[in-house]
Amino acid sequence: MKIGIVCYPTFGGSGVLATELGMALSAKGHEVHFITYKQPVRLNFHPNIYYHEVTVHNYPLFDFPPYETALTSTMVNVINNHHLDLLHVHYAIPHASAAYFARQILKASGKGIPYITTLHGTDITLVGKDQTYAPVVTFSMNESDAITAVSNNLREETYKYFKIEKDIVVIPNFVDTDRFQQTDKNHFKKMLAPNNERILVHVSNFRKVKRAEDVVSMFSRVREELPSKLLMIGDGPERQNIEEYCRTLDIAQDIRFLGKQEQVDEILSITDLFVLPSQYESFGLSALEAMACGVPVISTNAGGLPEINVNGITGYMTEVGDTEDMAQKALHILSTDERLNEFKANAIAHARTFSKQRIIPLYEQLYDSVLRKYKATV
Ligand code: GMT
Repeated sequence: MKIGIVCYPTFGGSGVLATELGMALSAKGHEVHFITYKQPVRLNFHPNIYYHEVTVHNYPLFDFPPYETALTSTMVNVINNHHLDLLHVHYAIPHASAAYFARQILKASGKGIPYITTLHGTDITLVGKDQTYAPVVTFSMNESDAITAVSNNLREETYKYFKIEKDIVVIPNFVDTDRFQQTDKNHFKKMLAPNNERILVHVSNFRKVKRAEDVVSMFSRVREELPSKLLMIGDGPERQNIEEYCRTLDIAQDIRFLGKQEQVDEILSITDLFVLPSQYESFGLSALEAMACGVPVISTNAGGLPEINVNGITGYMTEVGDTEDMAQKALHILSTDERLNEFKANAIAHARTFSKQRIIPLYEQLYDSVLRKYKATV
């Protein structure tokens, strides 16, 4: 099959998932065409993978260069030149409306293509439901040949906030367990935790919704009772404030901000506990990747997190903002090697239920059924 994938190319979960999906599909023999404005961060070379860059020309008249128009035109050109069978867009804004428009343009010349929209999170729960975007998001979702959501919670949220007239299929996110697994990086661990301190890790894009300051608050309580280090991975608008907060608590010497990291699997291999205190997560892909590397998770119970973090088995969940509870649960997991190893083994076993081998066929089945239905109507 020839599949066009439209996504954000950044470190964000939706772009990562779309890239991993495209790579997995190409390995199974599909021809995959990525259409976005920058090479996606995790995209590796494969003979079946093509990358088409959307370029937006600036012009003095444009206060806001028209990305969606450039994206739609690139979609139309790629579909025509490479004879794509279907489009799969990740993150509704503005990808679903661009796909709808591309489909209409092709229809006018007697061609056509079905498009599938995968909802990831804030395209629904934060940005999408705002009236600035809602009418366009609702329309372009309803016009999609299929809609998928990455968790049951996101499916429910979508029905709650939008008037959706079709079934939303839940296809959970997946992890590449060949890459995300525990490997021996002890030399690296010794550098960061020379006295065998426990290592806690947080990965995010440091937006407010991630509540990364809660990681620091809970860590400051953990380190009062257990020698430990905290690694903060990623970058974003709240990072500076949080660095400042670490200095005010006078614990900056035990916290390292590592910025955006491509080899996050290597860091997770030396990690003892992953902390995700988000206000909301539709899924929490970073937590799943941590679990696959044998890292238990302390997360909130918000959104779709209960669908991946099994309380008391793969880690613990707490109420949003309850950093004392997070710290107590972390100490419970980390205080003996025996208990930590039990949680680690559980995390690996549970992450395997979200392996790419299990999830990719669900997308392939959906593509087949969408194509069949589409061909029957044209
Ligand atoms: O929706 C967002 O905030 C952005 C998006 C991204 O591109 O990082 O994250 C969402 O999609 C991920 C992949 O499906 C999920 O793992 C994240 O939980 C989700 N983020 C939120 O819901 C806040």
